[in-house]
Amino acid sequence: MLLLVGSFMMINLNAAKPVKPNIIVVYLDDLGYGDLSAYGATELKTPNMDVLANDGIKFTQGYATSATCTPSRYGMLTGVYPWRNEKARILPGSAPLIISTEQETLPKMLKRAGYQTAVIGKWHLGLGDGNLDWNKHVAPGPNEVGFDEAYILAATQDRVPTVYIDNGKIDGLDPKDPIFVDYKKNFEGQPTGKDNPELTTMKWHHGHNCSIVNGIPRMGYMKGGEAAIWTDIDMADHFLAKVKDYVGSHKEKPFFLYYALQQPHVPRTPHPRFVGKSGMGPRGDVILEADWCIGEFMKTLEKEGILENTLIVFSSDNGPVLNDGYYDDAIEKLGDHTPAGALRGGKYSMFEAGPRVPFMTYWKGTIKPGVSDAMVCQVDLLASLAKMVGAEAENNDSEDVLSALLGKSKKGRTNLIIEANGKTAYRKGDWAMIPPYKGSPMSWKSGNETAIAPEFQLYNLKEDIGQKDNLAESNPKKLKEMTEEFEAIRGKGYSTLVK
Ligand code: NG6
Ligand code: CA
Repeated sequence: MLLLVGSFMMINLNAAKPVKPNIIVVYLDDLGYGDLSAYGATELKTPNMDVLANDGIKFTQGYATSATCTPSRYGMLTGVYPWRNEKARILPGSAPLIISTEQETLPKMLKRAGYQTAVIGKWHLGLGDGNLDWNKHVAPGPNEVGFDEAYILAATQDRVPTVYIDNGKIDGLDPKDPIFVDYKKNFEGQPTGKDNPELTTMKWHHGHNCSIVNGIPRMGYMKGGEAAIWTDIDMADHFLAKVKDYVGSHKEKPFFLYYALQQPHVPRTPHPRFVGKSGMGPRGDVILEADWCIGEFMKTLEKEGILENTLIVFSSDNGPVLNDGYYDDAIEKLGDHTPAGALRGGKYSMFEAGPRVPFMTYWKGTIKPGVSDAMVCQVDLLASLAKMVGAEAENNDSEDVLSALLGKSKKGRTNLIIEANGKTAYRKGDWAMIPPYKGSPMSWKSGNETAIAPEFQLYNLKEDIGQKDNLAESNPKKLKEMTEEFEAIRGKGYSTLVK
């Protein structure tokens, strides 16, 4: 009898009947593969992220499509590789929206399946159509590409405008004090980080020397909008309050929430509650802050009674970076912490630490805890979640890896093209191939390796996770196979290849 019950349940589980749990994507900004204790960090404790990893599935080969922000977010939300859209590069805060309003997106697909949809947190996919007046309705934006609700920071915390945008309207803007944004020239009489270091509380290292807001010099110039300007140290609490409110008021019907935290991207501005807590300076402190936010959010899901009906996908948009534009002790106080774990490179890199990121799925009572080495990518969420909810999705590069995401199979995608600053490389099975490119082997400003080299690189990641041993010359057969497959997907036109 017991056996019968057991096998009956098995059949049911495998019967791929559509299910529509709430879906939450918790997305960190620049969090590295080695930044969580569940992924091996010993100097930093992330107990709440660890719950997702240890009580859900911890993927050891989970990828963003890119080693920088905008392209990764583009890939995740559209199911299309970012290198197919030449505008999918790190954007200034004044850039127009790079997702076409005609295009398929993850939230649009879920809306068709009956979901309510929301984004709360960092956007960085552009806003407007190129002619934006920030004082009017800011559109097109997230609301026009599938999100019913959108409470966002436009680009990054280090870029103007430093205001929140609530469904296309700058939150708290006083019409008598309009806001102006320009990335080319300053507004007359406005101090800058470059000319007025005495007004800054954080010292810029590279680039970030335009308008000063809350003592922090930023990228881009901004004037006005005083009442709407955010408080940096409250940003984490602010977004947390919004996501808690959202689930409380939308729990009666299935919802999709994209919770895009701003940590540990620069400027790192932990709330005073977290200052000094990591012993690692602001970068460590904001990781602890993000971890706390996730813990609080989980408590809310539990309190609202929806934890067992919610699939949580946790990941990061790209790998880690220490100096990304400010002197903030990230290097000096790092100690023995290894933000990239055993991987080589980091943000901006085609080496593994650029696109390979923490990636977990958690669904209390449904997903059986485990570790999976299936290769999965954020671009796959579109096809996989469409499969789960029983919706049709217009797919391009997105593959259905639902079974792997739910822990029913260890089979992920077979290959993947990753991107860093417009250059692409190939992953397949145990292998990574990086074609030759012109350019610098170092992203000098951040100090991270780019993986750019004038010759082919081929690594066996199973034997050489740190990508130290280039096998391109000693294994021409594998190199040829990898290069041919890469070119078949990527096309021969990938621009900066050494001729
Ligand atoms: C880079 C900035 C860096 C950071 C990054 C965006 C320079 C030299 N560097 O261009 O400071 O703002 O863009 O990070 O300006 S991301 O995670 O949103 O891609
Ligand atoms: Ca990022």
